[in-house]
Amino acid sequence: MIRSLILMMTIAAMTMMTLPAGAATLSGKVTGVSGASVVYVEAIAGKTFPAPEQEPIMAQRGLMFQPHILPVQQGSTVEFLNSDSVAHNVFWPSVGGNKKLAHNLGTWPQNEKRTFKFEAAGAVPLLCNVHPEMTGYIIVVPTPYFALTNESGEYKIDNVPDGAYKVVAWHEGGKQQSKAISIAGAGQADFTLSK
Ligand SMILES: [Cu+2]
Repeated sequence: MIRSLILMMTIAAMTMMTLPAGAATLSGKVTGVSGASVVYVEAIAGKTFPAPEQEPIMAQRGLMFQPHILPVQQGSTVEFLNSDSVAHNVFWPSVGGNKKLAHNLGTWPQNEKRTFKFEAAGAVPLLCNVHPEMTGYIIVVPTPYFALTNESGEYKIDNVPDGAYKVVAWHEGGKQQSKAISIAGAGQADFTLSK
């Protein structure tokens, strides 16, 4: 009995040592819409995050943008890789609804790629002027704390700092929603989006 108690305490102590101090897991569910959403932590006062070195890839493959929805941290450079045998164009009419940030990356053939560094946060609706049926989204978020939900709307974000801040849910067919939360160790934020 005592031995098993000591063992349990040892395991608990070892588990605590491997976790970063003051980090929490945020989880929840987005409902009211069907398919994947993006959930992310809004800018945190007094905290800045260096742009990640890793370059996420938004491919054009099978006459589609793949993945359909790509969340990236603000400041990320995204690679647009054409994997099809036909030429594709990539442009976006706005970033976060701001039409001044519209941009046309051009048109390029198979196995070539172009890159773009997304400095402004917001949803970037991707289009191709060769194939009007092609749509995709890059969601540029201000923190490294984000997740793409599964098809049921469930998400989990690990290593979120303890504290109070806003969490946002985005869905391509719904109105974006933000929620103020206070979290320590573990927290939950559920959203019901309206169309
Ligand atoms: Cu195309």
